[in-house]
Order: sequence, then C-alpha cells, then structure tokens
Amino acid sequence: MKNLGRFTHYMQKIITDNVPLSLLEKGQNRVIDASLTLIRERARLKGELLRALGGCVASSSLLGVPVGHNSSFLQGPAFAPPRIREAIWCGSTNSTTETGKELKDPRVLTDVGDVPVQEIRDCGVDDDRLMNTITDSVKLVMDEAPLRPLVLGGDHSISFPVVRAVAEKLGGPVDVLHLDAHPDIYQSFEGNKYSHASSFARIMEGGYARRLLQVGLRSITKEGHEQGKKFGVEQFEMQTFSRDRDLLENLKLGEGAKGVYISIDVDCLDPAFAPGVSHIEPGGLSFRDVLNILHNLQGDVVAADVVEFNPQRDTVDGMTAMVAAKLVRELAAKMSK
Ligand SMILES: [Mn+2]
Repeated sequence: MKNLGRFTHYMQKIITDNVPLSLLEKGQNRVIDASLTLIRERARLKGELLRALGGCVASSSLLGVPVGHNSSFLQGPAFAPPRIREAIWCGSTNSTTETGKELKDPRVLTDVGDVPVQEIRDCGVDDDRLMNTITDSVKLVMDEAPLRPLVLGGDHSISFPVVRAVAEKLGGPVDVLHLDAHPDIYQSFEGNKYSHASSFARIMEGGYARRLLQVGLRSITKEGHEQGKKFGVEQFEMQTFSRDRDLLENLKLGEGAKGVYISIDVDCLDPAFAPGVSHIEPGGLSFRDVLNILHNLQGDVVAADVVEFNPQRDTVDGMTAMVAAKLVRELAAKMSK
C-alpha cells in the first residue's frame, strides 16, 4: 500500500472523526451539481444554437477533462486543455482544416468547457465518484444532438469514463481506434485500477468496445500481449507498420456497432514530432501517418479524445501543443457533418 498516497487527495487524508461525514458529502454533492450544471447549460445553449441554424447532423464539441493524478510518472497532462485551445485559435495558421472544414463554423466545432477536476478533488471526492462525474458530463454533451464529445485530456485514465458514457448513451458498444505507443491494458498498475495504464482493461471488461484496434505500439510487456489476447484486441506494433500500413490507411469501422470512437495518445507519434509527452518512446508514427489513418477511415465517428499531451515537457515555443491542436482540428472535421 506504499503508493496509496499517490492516488489519495490530501482532503481524503485529513478527514477525521471531528468532521461529520454528512457535512462533507453534502458539500461534495453541491460542488458536483454545480459543475454538471455549468456543462449542461453550456451544452444546451450550443445545441439550441445549432438546431436553430439547421443543416447539421453531427458537430464536435470540446470538453476538457484535466486529470493528471492517474499518471504513473508525470502529472503534467492535467494542464493540457487550455494549452490545446490556445493553439487551436492562436492565429499562426488559418481556421480551415485539411479537408476544407471551417473551424469557426459552430456546425463544425463548439466548446462546453472543462470538467473542473481539480476543484472536485479539492473537496475530497474519490476517483470512483470523479469517474462517474466525467461519465455524466459526457452524457450531458450527448443529450444535445447534434453535439458530439471531442474530449481534451488529461492523462489516458479519462478514456474509460468517456467511452463508458458513449456506449451507455448509444445503447451498445462502439469500435475503438486507439493510437498509442502503449496498450494501456494492465489489469491494474501500481495498485490503481484507474491508472492511465489500465483504461483499456476497464473499457474491455465493461463491454464498451466491440472491436479495439491499437496502433503505434512499441512499448508493450508480456502482460500487455496477454491482456490483449484475453480481450481479443487487434494490436498493431510499429515494428510491422510498413507491412500493416495499407490496412491501417484504409480502415472501415463501426458498422454493426454504435459507431467509432477514436482515442489518440499524443505519444503514438515519434518524439521527433511530439516531444511534449510524459513517456518519450522513439520509433513512432509520423504526423502524416496519423492523418492518413484518420482522413481515410470510413465510419461514423461518434466521439473522440486527445490525451497525454504534457505541456511541462513541451518545447519553449509550444510545438507539441500545436501538434495536439492539429489532431483536435482534424478530428473535429472528421466528426462533423
Ligand atoms: Mn502512451
């Protein structure tokens, strides 16, 4: 239990017999209600605007989920969402995506803000409840068709509550395309079942993914292979990427499932393209490899996330923030129609 403190917020540790538990619970309920209210009302407004505009059946909506404490190494991804937004709109490039979509058009991209993760944890809320709050927040976005969640991490632990929300809301599993140097499928990591290294074990256990395709793998242990086999995961490793390229650049997913979910860990990219990540793993995908996979994918992308950008490891001119932002921009174009 030596690592328990790592996952336990100080508020959970200082709670003593002198403080009635009901007082704490009531306060936590109020903070979580207020958090959900702000997301609900922002999503409702954006949904109303889009329905009034018309001519749109799907539109991406940014939802920041700044979780960093479920990382096994560095916690910097908690600071990523505002840096990604800043890079999306920074003005050094225009607001048209490569596929010709206009990001300033709300029928392509809107924003409902962040789940206030630090504020919720500051009230002593544990991870079971935090994960439920993230799931509830994603569902609030999905309540407002044509909005579809485009989630900004945060470490990779957030993909579990997000994919859970999508599958529960749509009433069945989705096909998941997961780009990452790592399979993130440990049964648990250092005693933490919500670790960023375990999110896909939770997703597969929950039955939230029909197919799980993992692309870009180059740091995978024996347990990673065994867990992949146990859950029927299609694991594509970088050492055979040149052989797999044709297949991966012509994917057709989601038919017979509730659609496609795309999860992009920025460390799927070679560190030459994206140095601002916690786990630098050479030998990865090029930025163009990732865009080819995304642009050519046939399928209805119902939700997506971009995770593990760590601003504390980025270059001084924010190169990786731009890389993460461009992934978000092209995903927004892919999701909207
Ligand atoms: Mn990774």
